[in-house]
Amino acid sequence: MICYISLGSNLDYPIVQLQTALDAFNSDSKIILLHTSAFYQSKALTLSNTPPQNDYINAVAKVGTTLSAEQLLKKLNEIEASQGRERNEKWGARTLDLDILLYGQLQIQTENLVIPHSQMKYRNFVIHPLFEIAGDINIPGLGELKSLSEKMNWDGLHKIETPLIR
Ligand code: ROI
Repeated sequence: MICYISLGSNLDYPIVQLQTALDAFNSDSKIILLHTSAFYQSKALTLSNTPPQNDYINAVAKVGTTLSAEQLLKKLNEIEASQGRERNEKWGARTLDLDILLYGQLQIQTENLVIPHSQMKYRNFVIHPLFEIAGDINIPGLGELKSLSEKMNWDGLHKIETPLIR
């Protein structure tokens, strides 16, 4: 299945966190990394009345996988855990956040998973990187990505030059 995964980090060298996660996708025999967006710097989206957070680095990856959506979620949670993610407060700062945006053209709603990701249409740090690598896709329930991206603001978001680390 072709899947799109969002990556985000705002702690402990975010660029390295994202690069390490991308390497982890590739070293799983059931996942192949097909395409990666540029890395983007974005102002933290926070709940009101919570302390300010560092900017995030965000990106979107396109992968092919033979894992089911549930298995892929488990794998992403393992990668997050191995990179020191602690599940603390909702919407808190994080070393690594991996979300399944799309799993083929399937719409999935289980206890653990909502696909397409329920918040993606509101988030410029998801829509713009996704559009960069998947300009012509249709998002089940939401329509053409192109028209979502045309309507989406760029507030607090910009593409960065990614230094090659390692
Ligand atoms: N804000 C930005 N800019 N990028 C994220 O990836 C991100 N992830 C989160 C919350 C805390 C909602 N804010 C974010 O989980």
